[in-house]
Amino acid sequence: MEKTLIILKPDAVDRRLIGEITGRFERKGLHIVGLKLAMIPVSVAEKHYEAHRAKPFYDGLVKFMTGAPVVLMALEGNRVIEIARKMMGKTFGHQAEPGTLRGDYGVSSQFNLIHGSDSPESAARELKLFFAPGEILEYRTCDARWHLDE
Ligand code: 3AN
Repeated sequence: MEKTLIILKPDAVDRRLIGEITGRFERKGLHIVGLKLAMIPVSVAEKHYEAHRAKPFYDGLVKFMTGAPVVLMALEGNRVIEIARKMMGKTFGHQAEPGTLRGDYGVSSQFNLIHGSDSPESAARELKLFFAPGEILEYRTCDARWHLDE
């Protein structure tokens, strides 16, 4: 079973969209196995975004991500990485399709509400960065049989 890291960025928290976004993932049938409100330390944000270090938006991105609380979420499900990315929509709110989270709730390039790991390798790396051992739980909800195709 795949796991992915989702971050509800400071703009999502500040705009009181935690419930709205989390609810969409729940209703889709994805399984929340880790969840916390946190401030991201600068060193962790720098590691998380190290692939973008040379980009012109890097400094602003790290400042944005570390300046106010975020929600860190570990989601589990079959093909959860691909599903969550589809639900998020394209990177910029003004390009994201209606029906996606970024398409429905934002227009900005800089402030795009949500992060989701883009591959199994990134997911493994990012989950380790934001969740300590024991913070990601193993449990079943009673509706699991409708979602797991076992
Ligand atoms: P995604 O989050 O859709 O995977 P990436 O990996 O291309 O997008 O970019 C990582 C993050 O960097 C984005 N979520 C966004 O916050 C920021 N970012 C990307 N491109 C820009 C840009 N041109 N201006 C400002 N921020 C950007």
